[in-house]
Amino acid sequence: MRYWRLNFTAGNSVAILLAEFRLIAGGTNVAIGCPATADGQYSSTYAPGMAVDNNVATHWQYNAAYPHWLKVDLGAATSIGIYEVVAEDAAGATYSPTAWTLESSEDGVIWTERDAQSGLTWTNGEVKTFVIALPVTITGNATIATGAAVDSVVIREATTRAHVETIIPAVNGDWTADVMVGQYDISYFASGCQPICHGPYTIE
Ligand SMILES: [Ca+2]
Repeated sequence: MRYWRLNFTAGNSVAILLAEFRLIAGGTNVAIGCPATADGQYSSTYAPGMAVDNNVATHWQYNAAYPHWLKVDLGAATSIGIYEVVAEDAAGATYSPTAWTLESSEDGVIWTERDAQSGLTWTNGEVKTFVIALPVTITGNATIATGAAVDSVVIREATTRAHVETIIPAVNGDWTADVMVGQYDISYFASGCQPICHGPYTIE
């Protein structure tokens, strides 16, 4: 997934401080230097980019009550198996977030929850490492009778009916999507045709 976001839900009500947010693929922190945004910043010295500058002596800071968020754009779809959060080295024990969800997105619009943490405690400068499940890539081909691609392919969770992803196929109907292990149904939509829904498919 290209976009990664931490949604912070609990911590000190005065401020949030975070030295580093690392997204690790194949042993490398691929978040370094990537565009980072957040719900706010104390000043340019404490801008969101300070959380992805590969320097534990700098930090993102925003003096406001929760919730907060921090988002990184990796520039291209990337499979992340591990992420790390590093506390600020002088006051991180007090001002680090204690609960969050991690989400990823292909387009920055539709987000999938990848991890959730709560009740965390910190020491100054502490590094916390979290392992997340990798998605599974699924593929298909969807065309109408003329051979043209359908307009869209919609993936939903089979039990909750929750929307997972909408894909616009290639002109030949080929499509691909990254989903977590689970059960899904897949619907095909084309102008002038009745929608078709197949499934449930078990992805494991
Ligand atoms: Ca930093």
